[in-house]
Amino acid sequence: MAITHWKTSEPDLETIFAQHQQPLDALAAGDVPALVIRQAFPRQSCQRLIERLVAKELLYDPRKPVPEKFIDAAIPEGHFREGRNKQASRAWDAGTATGRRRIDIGTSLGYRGSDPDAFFAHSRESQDLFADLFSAGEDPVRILYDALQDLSRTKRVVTAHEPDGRQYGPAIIRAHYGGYTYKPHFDSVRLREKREGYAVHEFEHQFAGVLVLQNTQLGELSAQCILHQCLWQPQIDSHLRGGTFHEYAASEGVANVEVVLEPGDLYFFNTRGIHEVPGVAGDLPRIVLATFIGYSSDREEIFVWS
Ligand SMILES: O=C(O)CCC(=O)C(=O)O
Ligand SMILES: [Fe+2]
Repeated sequence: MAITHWKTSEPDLETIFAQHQQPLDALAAGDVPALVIRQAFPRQSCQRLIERLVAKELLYDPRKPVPEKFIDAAIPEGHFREGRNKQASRAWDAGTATGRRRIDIGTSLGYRGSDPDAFFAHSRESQDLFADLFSAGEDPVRILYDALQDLSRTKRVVTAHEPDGRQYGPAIIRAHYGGYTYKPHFDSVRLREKREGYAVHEFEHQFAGVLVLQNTQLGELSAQCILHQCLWQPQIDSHLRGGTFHEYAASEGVANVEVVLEPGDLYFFNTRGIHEVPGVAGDLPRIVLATFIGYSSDREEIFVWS
């Protein structure tokens, strides 16, 4: 394997700033694979939050029979909708794996954005839900937004909104059951989902900010994200769709890093970079709090949505 100097910057803001004058610009340029803040949210708080989500029947306990409503609500692997399409597209061919289920708490622009009215109505419900999901002093969304604002040094981090004030979902909680897998892909409202007409379309760069709430474990294995040192270009599409990205990366000598995270760890990465999370079918689902982030170095505001 090629020796790489492409390494995550971590474990805290102080170290990140010592390594990068403008960490978000470094992320935008692809100079650093990820900015990692370890234990941004205490592990016990992660656990308490998951217990609350199960008690509120927003998630299910995999050790019990799966309630019907979750089977209907699950998002199939790799699904998103492009432009105004009602029909879902697939970022990769997931085959016909069963039992791999993703449950979202919140509103996904990628999945729901083809119908703006329905999307903003759903986002409203998510804003209300998120407003009373967290107890005072234990708000992981606040922690994520604050960390991002600190990383930007001088910018203002706000939930994405349209000029008329309609807001997007502030963040999303995703539970991945049964070894749900993200195959190599990229995320971009501009380049992939083609969300013209949405305010988030106007940013030059898109990042993800993800806080791990629970991991899945099978023996020594846990599910972790792999970031490839490869920003999306149109000619990579055939490899992403055809499932041959690993062969392509090997033949081109593309470096990668695995970002090994524990519950409570927060990481930011550039979603134009090809990334994946191979599933691990442990007893518990991998649960994350996830956001997308719109960033332009010449804009004062940073938009966050889900
Ligand atoms: O769960 C993660 O760490 C990243 C997932 C991801 O790539 C996505 O939601 O598009
Ligand atoms: Fe992604």
